Amino acid sequence: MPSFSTLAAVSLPLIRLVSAHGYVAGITVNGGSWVEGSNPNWFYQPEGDVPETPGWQAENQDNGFVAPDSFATADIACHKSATPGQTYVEAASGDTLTLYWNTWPDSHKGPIINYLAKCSGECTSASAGDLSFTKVSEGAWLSGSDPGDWVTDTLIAQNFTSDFEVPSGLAPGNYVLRHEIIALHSAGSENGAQAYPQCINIKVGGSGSTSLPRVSPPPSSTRRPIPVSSSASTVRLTATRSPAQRSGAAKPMCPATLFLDPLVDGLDMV
Ligand SMILES: *[C@@H]1O[C@H](CO)[C@@H](O)[C@H](O)[C@H]1NC(C)=O
Ligand SMILES: [Cu+2]
Repeated sequence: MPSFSTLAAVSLPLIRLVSAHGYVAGITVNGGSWVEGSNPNWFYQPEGDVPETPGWQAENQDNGFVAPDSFATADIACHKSATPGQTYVEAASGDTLTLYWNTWPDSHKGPIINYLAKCSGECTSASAGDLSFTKVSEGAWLSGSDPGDWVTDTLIAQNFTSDFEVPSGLAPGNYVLRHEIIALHSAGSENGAQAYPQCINIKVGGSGSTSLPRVSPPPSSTRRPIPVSSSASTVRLTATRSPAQRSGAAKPMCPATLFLDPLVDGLDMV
């Protein structure tokens, strides 16, 4: 009789991720050797068979997203019910991490944002909801309209990769990188934006001395949900339309930058 783990290995190919969104499958530092990221399919592996990697795992087996009505929960930090990666990517301040998504659909245009959180102790035992993230870099709309050229198009053109530079001068320590794509193709509808956060543990070496700003997440009792009703007083993550789009029938897209700080105060759009 085959062992449980053999059965799991045999049945794995039958598990299909529903749609071709994506996840960070691997990372390189300064173009060096491949470091495995994570894979939603590992959820189906017996516990002892799951590779130990720097990538956090989450309940995103549908390859899906975190919707704005969950932005006041810990799920927006590292995806749904995330658990920490068990190793680290080793890098120094100033190094370039290349994040390899396994795929990304052309239609899912939007910003790519990188945040860092310092772990108090080991990131391998951190809780997503206790991390305080500081936005370090962002990219969004590049040119054109309807919907134009976005950083997600650059990602697709670069073999589904996006680069992240560890800030030069960053103090050594254990950090979680939250690397997030926000797909805006449905953001013209209430609760329609799609956040795809991916977390990776980084052990930063070097001799930098700059710390991230110390901001503690507010107690969960004071966090407010992102309203998704249409009353005038609510804040919505809704695309702004260019004048051309306003007059035409074009789908709303967002030629603007999103500033998200979901663990602190919801979101603003500029
Ligand atoms: C593209 O990325 C994959 C990993 O996702 C890698 O195996 C492949 O070598 C890359 N191709 C090029 C041309 O860099
Ligand atoms: Cu989709």
